[in-house]
Amino acid sequence: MSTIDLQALIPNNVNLGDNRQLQRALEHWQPAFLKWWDEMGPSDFNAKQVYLRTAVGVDAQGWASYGYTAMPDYRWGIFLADKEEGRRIGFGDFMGQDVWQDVPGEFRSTFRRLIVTQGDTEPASVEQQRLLGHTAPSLYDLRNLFQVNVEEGRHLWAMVYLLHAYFGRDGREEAEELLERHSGDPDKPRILGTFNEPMDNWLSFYMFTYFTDRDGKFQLKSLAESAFDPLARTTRFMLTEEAHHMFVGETGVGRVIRRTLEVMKELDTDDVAALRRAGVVDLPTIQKFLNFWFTSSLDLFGSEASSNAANYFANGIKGRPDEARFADHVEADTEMTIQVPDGRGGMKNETISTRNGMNEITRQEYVKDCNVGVTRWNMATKRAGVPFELKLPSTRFRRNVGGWAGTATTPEGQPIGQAEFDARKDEWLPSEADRAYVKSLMQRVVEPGKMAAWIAPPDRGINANPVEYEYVKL
Ligand code: BYC
Repeated sequence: MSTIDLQALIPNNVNLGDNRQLQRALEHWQPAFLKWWDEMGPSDFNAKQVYLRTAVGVDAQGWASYGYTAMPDYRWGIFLADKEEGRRIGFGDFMGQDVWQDVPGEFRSTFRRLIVTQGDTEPASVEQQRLLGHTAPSLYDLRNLFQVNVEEGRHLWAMVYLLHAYFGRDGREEAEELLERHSGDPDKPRILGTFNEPMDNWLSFYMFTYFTDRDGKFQLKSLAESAFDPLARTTRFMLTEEAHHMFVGETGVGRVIRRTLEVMKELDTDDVAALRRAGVVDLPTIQKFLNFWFTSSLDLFGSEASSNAANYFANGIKGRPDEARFADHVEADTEMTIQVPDGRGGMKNETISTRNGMNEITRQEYVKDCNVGVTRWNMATKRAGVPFELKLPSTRFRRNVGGWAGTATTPEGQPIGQAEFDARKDEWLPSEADRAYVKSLMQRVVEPGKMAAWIAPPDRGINANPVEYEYVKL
């Protein structure tokens, strides 16, 4: 088990104190990070005491401690999962060779690009969620938002450590730029589409933590297979923290649904106007927000056929999530089928090499995982006797990246003309009016244990505390 230096200016389990140059470089980046947090992080809550979980080790049991902290005092640190002695490359052309403790020169720019892309998403999400604290539906939710935010900040640290430790001056410059691009900035936007979407309501926050953080889970799992061992160890530990973010999303959406069902029962209606007058989010609107965030997150996997992805796999750079579960780890000459538009308003099958299809394989695993929560949400509607089922749209719907980008389809994935899509899009995606309505519900509720009227309370509190615990001292 590695030892954790918690007293250091930058808590770490990488013996940072033994490498003065690296330590100095990171200590130099730290004030820039704090300045970014102050300017772009959760607005106006920096002086408040928040009941937060902090990573203090990498042992599966007891890796975190809970307590009140002002967010700027959070111990953002560098934690890598313990080294697995004798670890071998598990896929691709170098399968069976020893993993790399350093970046091979020929793959340097590829690794740098992947680490920068991953790193860019972390502060981007904090920026997107910056204003949500002002409209939190409860103290419990406010605390969960801040927990997610500080941990995304730590995930940025994780990537910045790799850039500083393994990529020299280029890495240091990239680390600075991670604080210079901003979500939604027209001149210097974040790299990936979803992370530039505005987020002004909590339904979007729950959908984002359910769907977009789950993309994070799958991308991190793929990087956790990497032949570059420090990257694999870093991302393995990030996955430990990620689970809570998806929990916030799943239970958040579930609680919105539960509250809507209660009011539907009380009023004995499924009439959207009546439910909106009663101040809850009608189920068709929940479906539209789901459609929006799910499809946006599908784009984060890249193109169905990608020579980049083939190159990552062949060279041991990035594997498939849970690579060990696949039968063939080399996929030298294997093929798979994908569906693409046929250019005549329909679709056709196309055969590609499995290596080229790695993004699509990962996306399919992701869709399966997304369905688990949807099934749970539908159990609640079923139990309430409401004949409404939430559904994931087709992976062909509303795509902006890959073979289906620019092809209009129905949510079922049937290609249609652009005019029909434009005429019907408000049936499928949040309209201006839907967004305005959901936004109008966002009123801040801060009395311990109280919930906004559009969301049910959680089943339990955090770390065995009651729901009415004072999770944030305002
Ligand atoms: N938006 O060959 P392709 C998370 C670009 S989320 C804009 O198919 P590739 C988190 C692509 O960069 C997880 N551009 O791409 C969640 C490429 O550009 P160039 C983040 C996009 O390389 C919540 C071009 O299109 N993890 O952790 O096979 C909160 C051609 O694409 C998008 C990672 O990103 C897009 N959506 O795969 C906080 C892991 N998609 O080269 C955090 C690291 C693609 O033509 N990244 N493009 O200029 C990767 O593995 C890959 O870069 C991607 C793309 C999977 C993203």
